[in-house]
Amino acid sequence: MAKKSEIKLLGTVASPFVNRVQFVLNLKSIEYEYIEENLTCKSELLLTSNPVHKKVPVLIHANKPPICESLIIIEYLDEIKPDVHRILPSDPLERADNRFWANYIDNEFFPLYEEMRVTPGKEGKDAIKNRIIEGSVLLEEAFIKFSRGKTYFGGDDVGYLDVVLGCFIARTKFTEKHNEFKVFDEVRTPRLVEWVKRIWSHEAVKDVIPGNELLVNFYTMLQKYRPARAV
Ligand SMILES: N[C@@H](CCC(=O)N[C@@H](CS)C(=O)NCC(=O)O)C(=O)O
Repeated sequence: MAKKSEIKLLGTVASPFVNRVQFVLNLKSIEYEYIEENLTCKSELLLTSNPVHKKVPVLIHANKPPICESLIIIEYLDEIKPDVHRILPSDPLERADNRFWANYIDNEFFPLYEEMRVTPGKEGKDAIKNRIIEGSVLLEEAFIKFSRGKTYFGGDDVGYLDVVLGCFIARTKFTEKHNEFKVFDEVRTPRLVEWVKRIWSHEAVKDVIPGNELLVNFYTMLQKYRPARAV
């Protein structure tokens, strides 16, 4: 088990991938030292810790080799502290299914938000909106399957997919506001609408989710460094 500040987390406050790791550190009551990165001027520590992707989050545990990629980090935390708030199910088949959906969320669903931001014109944006809506229905079905009539993907309490999708709630609300549509709505995805409210107010999550001001700053930074594509 980690002692105080044996764990260092390199991150940036508006990153959902960093927030994801913070959720799990909170769920497991693991103390850590948080080191804020400036992604427009990356530190030597970040560049040497994650030389392949040069991205946050990076977790450094007791001066051992750094661990990169948020999903790998949260699974590592689950393995070093399995006795407190297990996030992955113990059944291998269920674990595989959880990983499948995490992969879908990270590599297919969430990237559509960024695609929406950089795509110019109403027609292009509408096509992406439709793909987000199709994805939301798949996620509602996944929620019904995993939650088995309970509150979270993980059942009675937050599990792996709650953490994986939960970290995108702030960005979801932001995307909804800026594009005037609902990603999750009462008719199409009623269970996820309820789930969003519960996750949003969960103790382990609420101090970590970035507020609107932070997101606006992050969005402005993105618009500057990765502007929308030309029409
Ligand atoms: N697949 C990575 C994604 C991490 C990621 O995209 N991090 C962003 C911040 S949200 C980053 O560090 N970007 C810096 C860059 O693209 O140069 C993970 O799950 O950790």
